[in-house]
Amino acid sequence: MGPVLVSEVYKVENGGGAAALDIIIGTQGPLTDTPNNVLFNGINVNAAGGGKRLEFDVQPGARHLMRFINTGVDNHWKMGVGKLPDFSCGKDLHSLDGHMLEVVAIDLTPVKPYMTQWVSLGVGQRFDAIVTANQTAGAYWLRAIPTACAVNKYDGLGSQNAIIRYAGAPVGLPRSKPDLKTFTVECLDEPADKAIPFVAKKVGAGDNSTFDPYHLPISSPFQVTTNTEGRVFRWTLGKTTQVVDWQSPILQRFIDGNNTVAPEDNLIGVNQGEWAYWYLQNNFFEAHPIHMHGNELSILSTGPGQWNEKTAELNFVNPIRRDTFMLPAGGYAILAFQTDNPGIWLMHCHIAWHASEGLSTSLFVKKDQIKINKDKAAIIKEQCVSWDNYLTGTGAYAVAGAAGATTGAGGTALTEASAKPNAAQVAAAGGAKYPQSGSGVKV
Ligand SMILES: [Cu+2]
Repeated sequence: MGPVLVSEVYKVENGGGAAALDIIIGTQGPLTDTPNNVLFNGINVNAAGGGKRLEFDVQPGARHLMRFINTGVDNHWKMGVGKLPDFSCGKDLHSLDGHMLEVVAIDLTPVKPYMTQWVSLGVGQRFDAIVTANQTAGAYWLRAIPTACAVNKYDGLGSQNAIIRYAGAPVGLPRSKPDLKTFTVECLDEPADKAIPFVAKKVGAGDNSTFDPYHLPISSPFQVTTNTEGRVFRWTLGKTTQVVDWQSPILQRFIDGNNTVAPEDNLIGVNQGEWAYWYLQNNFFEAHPIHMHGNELSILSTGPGQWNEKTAELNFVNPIRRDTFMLPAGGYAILAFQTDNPGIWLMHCHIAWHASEGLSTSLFVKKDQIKINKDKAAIIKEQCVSWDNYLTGTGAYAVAGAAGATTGAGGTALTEASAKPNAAQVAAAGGAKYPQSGSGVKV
């Protein structure tokens, strides 16, 4: 059946237009706006009945591959199309939603197929799952139910859902119901004992002989005052807040021969050709979907509370490999990856405003091993020119009378780089526990 993109819908209610909302959400979070709905592949009905539902036609008896993708900014979903047959009372209750999901891939990794009623779909995550059309021919709801780590006026339980309809089944809305006995609201990844890569791969030598984790604490959010945006939220990941200078990306600077690295680049250097181990500790009561670019993360362990190296079990044999994982609220994750892809790779929370608020870092696989030929450098330059045009509303992005494209309600320009926390603010957010060390760069 192909991809099923799932995302929230935010209605602009504050009169400032999309650009103003972008600034508010990008720097303060959605303080005034709660999403109203969910979109499946860009469409859905709303609570008033307007709009259109996404429908999939299935062939009775056939196996259909679906690829769930969370393209949203905040909500963590449980995706489901059915309930387990209830054998407990001696009968098969497949008159309800009735379908199982056979998960065959998680993010970019094929896994040993397993059956489940719900898959846990954090922001940025993907699942490939097979649905077998083995129930009574008819129409069934495909649901995305929000979990506890975000709010939404849409609850996934009513008729604002996508539909799976058997060929030849009559037109009309499904009457199927979800099995909420098996539904849990936590914002966690699929259990480690289910998510097992199909192609086994050891971490390091398959044991802890090279295990030496680099500690990356994540702070609670804190507020700073900026010249252009007022009081905004900031986070620290590792030693500081990352402040991305969109006008001067790190890779571009290196291409231009400028190897200066500022603390707010929050760059973490590693040598090429090794296994790196990172220990993320979440010091806030909210889960973060953490996404790494350009690398495949092995999740050795994750759990609630502070990591205890004496008691926590680490899987070096064949842990799940993925590029987006849920860092539990107040919990930890132990990651490993092979440093075999020279470059500068962002790792960030995939809740959009957390990333804007600095909850990110850049993995730096040795700059002297980054080889960029002239053609690639030209492509990067071209993209930077496009970005500049987008930001300033010129060139291909010039829209007559659209001043709001680049300015907020008060006419302030989008100058994210101006919002840098000072040392005292960083210290207040955890720097005292995790002292700063000069440049903030471990190369
Ligand atoms: Cu986050």
